[in-house]
Amino acid sequence: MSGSFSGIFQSPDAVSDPAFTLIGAPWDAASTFRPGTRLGPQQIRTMASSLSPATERGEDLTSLGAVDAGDLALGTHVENAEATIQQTTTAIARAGSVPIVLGGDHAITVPAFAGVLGAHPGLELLVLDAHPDLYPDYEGDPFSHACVSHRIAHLQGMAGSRITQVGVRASNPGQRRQAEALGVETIGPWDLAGWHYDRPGPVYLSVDIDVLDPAHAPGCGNPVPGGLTSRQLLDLIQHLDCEIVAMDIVEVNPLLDVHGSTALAAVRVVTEALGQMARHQMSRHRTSSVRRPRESRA
Ligand SMILES: [Mn+2]
Repeated sequence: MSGSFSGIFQSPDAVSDPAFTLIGAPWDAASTFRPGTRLGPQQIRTMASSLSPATERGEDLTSLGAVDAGDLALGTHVENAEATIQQTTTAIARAGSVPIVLGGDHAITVPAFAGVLGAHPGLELLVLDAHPDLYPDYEGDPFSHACVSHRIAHLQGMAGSRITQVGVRASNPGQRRQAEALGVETIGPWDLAGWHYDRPGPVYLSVDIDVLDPAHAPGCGNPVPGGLTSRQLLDLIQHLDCEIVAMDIVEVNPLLDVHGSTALAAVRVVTEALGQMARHQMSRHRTSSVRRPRESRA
């Protein structure tokens, strides 16, 4: 692996102490409808090579100290695959780096989040998704990508409500009851105007590309009409007022993404989130002399 995203991410041996570590999680055995997202990480990298290594406003992203550690070897056994993902994000986060995970279907978020939670107690989950993913099991399978937020809500150390879902528009009475029982905050696409996310704790950002309208992201397994435009999604990410300590972008399915536009949208999600994280870190450094240490704010 010799770097990717036109030079945003470099080879791991070129950077010591990376601030950001990209990994691919080529997993789609948890998909309920149309598999193919295991091909997502490579397609996202391929499409990323067509863009400049910068945010859409032109901020340089080549000096962040970011590396691409390549794709994980996940095999086909779900518990082994999840253990590999969790061990990897634990190691990255404990080393003080921000894991950026390319899916894969949404099920990869459970072990990726669990790994980061060990390094960042009080971790919040912000999910951008068309679906609530709050089934205890889906047709008997608790590892399904339809169970992601339900499983995360039940992880050890996740007591209390620290899950926010934005863009959800594929709910039903059972899923609404689950959201209420678990204290999951839900913001529909119709609620976005005036919505502001400013949690004080560390945040794991999980972007399911199907949060976008199918017109903007046709290449995903379970599209739902009435979603966000690309413009709305990028604006939302750029204006997040929180410390993102890990992120993933999931559910890009190259087999359904005829023109690569869905993978390109995923590329932009990564570059604009990197821009947000870089700006947020700089503003924290500027104000650090007047703020209390992080530990005492927890
Ligand atoms: Mn979804």
